Amino acid sequence: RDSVGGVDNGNEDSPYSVSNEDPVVPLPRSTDRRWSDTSVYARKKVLQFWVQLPCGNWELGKVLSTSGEESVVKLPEGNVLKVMSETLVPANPDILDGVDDLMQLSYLNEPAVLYNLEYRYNQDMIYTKAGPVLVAVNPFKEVPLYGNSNIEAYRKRSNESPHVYAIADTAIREMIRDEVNQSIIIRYVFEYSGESGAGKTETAKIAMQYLAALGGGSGIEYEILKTNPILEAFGNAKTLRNDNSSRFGKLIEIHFSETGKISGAKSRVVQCAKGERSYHIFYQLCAGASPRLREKLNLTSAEEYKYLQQSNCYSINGVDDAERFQAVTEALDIVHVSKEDQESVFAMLAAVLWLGNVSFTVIDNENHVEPEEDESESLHSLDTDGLSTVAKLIGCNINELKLALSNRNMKVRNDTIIQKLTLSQAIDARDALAKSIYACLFDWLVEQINKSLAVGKRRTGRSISILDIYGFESFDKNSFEQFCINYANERLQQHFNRHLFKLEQEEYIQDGIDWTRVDFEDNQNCLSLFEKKPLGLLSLLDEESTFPNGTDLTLANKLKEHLSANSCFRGDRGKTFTVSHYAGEVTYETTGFLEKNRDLLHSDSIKLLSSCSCHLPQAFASSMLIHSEKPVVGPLYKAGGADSQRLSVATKFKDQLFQLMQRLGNTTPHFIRCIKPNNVQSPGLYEQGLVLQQLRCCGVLEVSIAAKDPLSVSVAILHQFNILPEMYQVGYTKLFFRTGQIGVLEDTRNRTLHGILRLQSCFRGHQA
Ligand code: AD9
Ligand code: MG
Repeated sequence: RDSVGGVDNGNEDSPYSVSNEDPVVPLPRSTDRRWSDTSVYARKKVLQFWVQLPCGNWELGKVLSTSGEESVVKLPEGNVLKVMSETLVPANPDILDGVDDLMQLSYLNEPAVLYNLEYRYNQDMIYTKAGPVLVAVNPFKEVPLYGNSNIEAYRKRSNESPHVYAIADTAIREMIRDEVNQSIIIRYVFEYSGESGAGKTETAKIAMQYLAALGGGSGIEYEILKTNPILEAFGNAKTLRNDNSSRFGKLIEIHFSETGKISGAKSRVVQCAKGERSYHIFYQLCAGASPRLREKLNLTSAEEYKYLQQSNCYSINGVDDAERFQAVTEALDIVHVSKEDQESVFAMLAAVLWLGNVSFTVIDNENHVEPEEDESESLHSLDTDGLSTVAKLIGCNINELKLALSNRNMKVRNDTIIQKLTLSQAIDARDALAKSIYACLFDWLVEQINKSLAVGKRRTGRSISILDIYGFESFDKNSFEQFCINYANERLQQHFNRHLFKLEQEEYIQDGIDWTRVDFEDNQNCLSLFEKKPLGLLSLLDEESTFPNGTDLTLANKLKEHLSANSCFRGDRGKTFTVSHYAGEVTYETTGFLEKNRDLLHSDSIKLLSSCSCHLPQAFASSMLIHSEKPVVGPLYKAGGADSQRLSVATKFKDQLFQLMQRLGNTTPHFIRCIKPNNVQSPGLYEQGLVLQQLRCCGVLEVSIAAKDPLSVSVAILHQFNILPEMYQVGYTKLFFRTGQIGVLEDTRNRTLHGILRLQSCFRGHQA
């Protein structure tokens, strides 16, 4: 097969040149299928059927008798059930139990897929192929599938069962054979209340492990593996759903020299701050800092910090934070972050923690000291407890810090006026500063690691990138963060679609199949809704963010005014609107959109950072300012005579995403889909309903059928129309039917066509 990246038939007239199309042929849900002639199956020795119980789960059953439209079925425990015959779904013969690839199943239906994954899962075979996609079901326990002996087995190809190692191995081989960069794209599925914890990050690490083992020898692979504990400490946090939940998306690019040795690496991150403050590193620092460091940073225990109190959870089962802290410092050593820089990093962390403890009091005219809640007063004084520590840690004047947190310099024409902040504004300013310091720190660390692992002048051949990014999110209330994340997933989905479509094209062109009459789904419409200029979600959001009088309501109205023509958009009441994503509808509330997009860190805080004597805050300040032609929504700030401006958060996110997609665009992708078998992070528990929901949303079921060769598609069509495998034989180029079967097919076709025509005439009548 030709490399996918290089395929370009370039023929405008060719039916295959439409590359936006979705290759997915929707597999009918099992309930859509009509297996009405159950007695035929019974006669033809389909011994077992899937029966859907009222709870939704599927059970294997034997048909005892069929009369009229009903069948009597016996379940394994001996229970006897009367069901409508048409709801029965044929089960595969036992010999197909636990096949490696779902495509090997004779009957490819939902219960069959579910059963096959469960069958394997129960034997710790957590990996299964679904055509070109690898499905990984999270075992939530150690499984004996990893380590050097297993790596060796996959390298020698003495073990060919589905595995991340096998995917990584294929990637390496294709990289060398085709001289094309490769990527391993690890994703999960629609996060209806969260499939977080599906195993993406672990899978990414397993893939890296294999690449490091194979590309070893230069010594740098050890450094690359050590980037994981660092990025996880600073970028992951414990959540309800996952003790080690990633709060950023990552693409790590591993470079290989022409001799196949690893020559370097680069990480690209996509961040959309979720306002979480409970990153692992804070707890690790509090638990693991040496007495000397403790004193230097004025550190106390995690329980003493307001930012860490919010989650009210200070430890993770089975995790020793102090030990992890040592591991992180060792990893920092290994990627060449100097001890001095490490101390600066820890000082920034401590500054963030102490900032959270800076409290405000309001003094009203009669000099009463009021608690924080009173927002009516604009006069307030700051207590100096945390303040002096923060000033010391970042190296600034305490009075300037105080001013930056309590005043705002406003430019009105040629004058600068000083506005006192209200209590809630001051709290926002404090939190914005803490958040920015942390975000800059994370970016700075990634940069340091990249410098250390840079390919530089070392000769490089090709690269393999591994993508681990958050999945779709849809909660009861969806805000700016979900908006960004879902947009990113929409882009990735298109990548997935286009790739599979290209694979399809190649196979169907080869077989001369007319593929033009198949309806493809495509999410281009939804992507345009986001990206179109000037009338798209992102542009309109940025535009409204630049208007001083813009509010969440004016934004919502503007979106409704301009976007309602797009079928993926629906304006709802008040501040809400709904987007039809590929994975389903998500309703967003514009509350907080403008504020989050503008990134409220005001120029006084940036100015403060640039005045600090420590080098990190200075570096942060300059990284926050950009000279750009792009639309900017942040406050203006004079630096070095020129106006420096700040990009909107959404635009920055989009830029990062585009860079990432650009990297991916030039690679041959390999896909891994992670599935979470239960919501309680527990081994051995396989919840059918939960798994099914994920399979449906991520398109694994569709891939299974769409990715088959034309022959298999033909056979799938025969399945669809209830033609039993016994009724035909498959030759090299033809299907041979038993006597009478062609007639049956013709009848079916006539009936179907007749139905469609009737439907069409109804529709026309309706329109008229
Ligand atoms: V999130 O969207 O970043 O919140 P992920 O990344 O999908 O999520 P993660 O890789 O962090 O999930 O996996 C969650 C947990 O499942 C891990 O901490 C492990 O305890 C567990 N896990 C996942 N995959 C494996 C595995 N192959 N073997 C053993 C695993 N445990
Ligand atoms: Mg993760």
